[in-house]
Amino acid sequence: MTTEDFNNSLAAADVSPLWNVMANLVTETPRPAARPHLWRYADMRPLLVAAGEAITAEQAERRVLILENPGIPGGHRTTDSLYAGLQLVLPGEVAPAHRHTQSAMRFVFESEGAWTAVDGDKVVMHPFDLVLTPNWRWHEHGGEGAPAIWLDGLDIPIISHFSAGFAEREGNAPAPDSVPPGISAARWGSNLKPIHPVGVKSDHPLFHYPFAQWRQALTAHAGASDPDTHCGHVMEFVNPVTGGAVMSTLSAFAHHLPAGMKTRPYRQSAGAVFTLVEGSATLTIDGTAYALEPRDVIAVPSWAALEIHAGSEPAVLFSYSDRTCHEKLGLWREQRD
Ligand code: 1HN
Repeated sequence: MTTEDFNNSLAAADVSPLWNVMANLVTETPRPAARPHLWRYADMRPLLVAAGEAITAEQAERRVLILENPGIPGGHRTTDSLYAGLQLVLPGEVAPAHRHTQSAMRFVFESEGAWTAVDGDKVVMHPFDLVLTPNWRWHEHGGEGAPAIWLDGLDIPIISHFSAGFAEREGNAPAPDSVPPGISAARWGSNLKPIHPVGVKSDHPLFHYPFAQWRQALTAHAGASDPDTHCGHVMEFVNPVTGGAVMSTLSAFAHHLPAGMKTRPYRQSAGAVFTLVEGSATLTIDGTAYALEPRDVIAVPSWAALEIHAGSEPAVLFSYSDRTCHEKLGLWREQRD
């Protein structure tokens, strides 16, 4: 059999030779398709405003611009395994209730009274609040006061990979005021928890992490200890019941760097999405420097070497990543140069 006949016979039998692809399948270190990429808020905001004129939240179901990684054209993803989008809800609009197996987090960029209801518990969102809508929890958003814009972080590529997507729309969704507003924070956000069943899904019970609280905790922590040389001060947002990641597939972090601090190069297997909250910061990713203004969003692919340099003010950043998946699967690694 000639080589050509052999190759053709393999293809006809729906098999392929591993030896041609093995080095690409089993790499010494991660080779993400995603590239480091920065989306500037100054460029994004006018596009969102235009989206607000092009379509209503109701028609769109969710009026979102997906942050498409240029290394994965048409992939609807921001890193290989993470999705990020920017969502606009105008005053008086409602983004209707739905639930799905994808887990989502919102990191609020602008809001003057907009709300999200999770299983009927309605919370008002303020800038830089973190709001979770975990797997299979009903959620809807409402605009109030002024246009609201937030960063949506989802595990869509992870759920697609496992072909585990299920969704329901409207139907039996609880009304946004069907439980006392803030009941979840009262039950699980005060270093207490109910010991008898309360009739709600409570595996990820706390869904609102207000900026006013996390900023104060981060500042106090930063003032009381030395920053990690490679990461600065980092605190993880946690599920109060487990002490683990905020959701089953996604981890979220608050970062603080003292003014002028420059971290050493740091790699981790988890890919991440970062945004700047306060101050100014330059992120150098695999040697390329990106200067961030508040609300700019940047993709940090798996195993990229990351250095963060704070400007003349302390820098506060927020990030989310797939780290908890790596940890649960025994995959998480880091490297400190
Ligand atoms: C979703 O449910 C929201 O609820 C936003 O705001 C973006 C992207 C894909 C799938 C579900 C939301 C989403 C999404």
